[in-house]
Amino acid sequence: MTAVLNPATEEAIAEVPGATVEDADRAIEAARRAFPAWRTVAPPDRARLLRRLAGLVEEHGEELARLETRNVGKPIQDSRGEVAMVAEVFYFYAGAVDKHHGETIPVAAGVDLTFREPLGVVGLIVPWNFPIAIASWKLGPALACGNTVVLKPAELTPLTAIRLAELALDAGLPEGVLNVLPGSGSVVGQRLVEHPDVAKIGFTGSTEVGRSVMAGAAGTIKRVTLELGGKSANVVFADADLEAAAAAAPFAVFGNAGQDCCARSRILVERGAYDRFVQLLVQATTELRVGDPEDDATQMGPLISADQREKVSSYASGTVVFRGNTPADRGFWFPCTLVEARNEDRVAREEVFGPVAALIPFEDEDDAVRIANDTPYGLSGSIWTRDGARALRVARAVEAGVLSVNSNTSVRVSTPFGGFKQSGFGRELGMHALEGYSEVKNVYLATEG
Ligand code: TXE
Repeated sequence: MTAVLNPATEEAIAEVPGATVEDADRAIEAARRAFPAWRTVAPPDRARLLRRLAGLVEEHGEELARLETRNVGKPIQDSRGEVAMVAEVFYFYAGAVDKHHGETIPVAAGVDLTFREPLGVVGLIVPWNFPIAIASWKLGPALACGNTVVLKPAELTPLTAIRLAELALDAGLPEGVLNVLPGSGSVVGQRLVEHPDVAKIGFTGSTEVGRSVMAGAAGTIKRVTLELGGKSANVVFADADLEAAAAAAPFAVFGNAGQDCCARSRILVERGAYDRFVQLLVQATTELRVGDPEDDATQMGPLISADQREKVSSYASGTVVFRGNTPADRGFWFPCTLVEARNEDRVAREEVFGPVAALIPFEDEDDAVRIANDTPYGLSGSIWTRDGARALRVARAVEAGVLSVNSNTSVRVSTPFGGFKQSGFGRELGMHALEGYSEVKNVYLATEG
């Protein structure tokens, strides 16, 4: 049994058994047995089941949001938004079931058809920062394509995934289609990666573990999609609406207490606007409400664990321009911190995964692109400017999978999400995600005697 903690109070809120290798094998076997029937469910019926699941998530929205907030320490308003997104994801993929078409291709002496076949049993391994949301991004397309799944939540945050599996049964998904297996990465995760009956791993987590997932999958030529770390740049040009950019920037890096793969944790500012922007940013950060995650007004909660706090604190050094306050009570609190840095510094190179932002000045457009790309990661980023042509030029030049102009939002249910470089590969969300959970089959029929 593992105690599950509330990061805001350090109190145990549940005890969850850690699955063994034998449990993993049993879950994979249950998914394998459920696959033939699930793949042949008529498309409108599969869509109906996913819609019912979406409806149950909506009905239980407040319950799921409270559970997520207590387990992750994230502000309740964020949890409500994420749970609403989970329902939207299942509605989207319910609608996608019969819109993921094959083709007919002109060929000589016959007819050529393609089919989108499900892969079989897929293993989904998710992290603790957006537990139910990231689980849904993988479950939606996996189930819509006709796969069965074994989902492994992160050790620290299994509660909403366990509840979601119950709701899936209530929605009428057959036994064995969606299996949730709480347990450790090195036991259950590793077994999913190596098991010959698992056709694919959909993974979100650290680049380091992603690397080992990729290596482990090689043994059985498993398909993998990897959504890994980030070190995204928020690029602010002097011609931007500085007030708007500064007002938005704290949420882009301190949202979810910085535990976000899309965190714009490098804030690049054109030198001519640097002093003014920093002044505005400090003001905006001061106003961020840090405190009890269950309070509707809270905008930032604690970190996930004592270990994470220790890791994050190792980055909060150098020239600190601002350090915020935190509650004095128990809980894994860490203050919003702004540091001036060079792009070579550790705080600007490594994923902090906490509320620490590096402020870096740049000289001109070329310099901004050079610094933005001088990182092994390539997940996300923002460009703030009033010059539309420049916005597009820079967006094309930045090596990242998800960019926004005059905004810091990265994630929408209907649009592709994923990284370049060591931020991983494969795309989640939108119709693009279906590619990662199906295989193209080509069939040629001779029509001439
Ligand atoms: O991630 P892990 P952790 C980054 C972030 C954070 C750091 C560590 O920088 O500080 O990673 O977090 C499972 N085989 N991100 O330790 O270990 C594990 O059980 C198979 C970025 O939580 O990568 C969990 O379910 N699976 C990130 C999942 O992998 C294994 C989100 C992620 O855990 C495994 C989270 C193994 N050998 C952390 N070892 C993002 N970019 O969103 C572990 N796991």
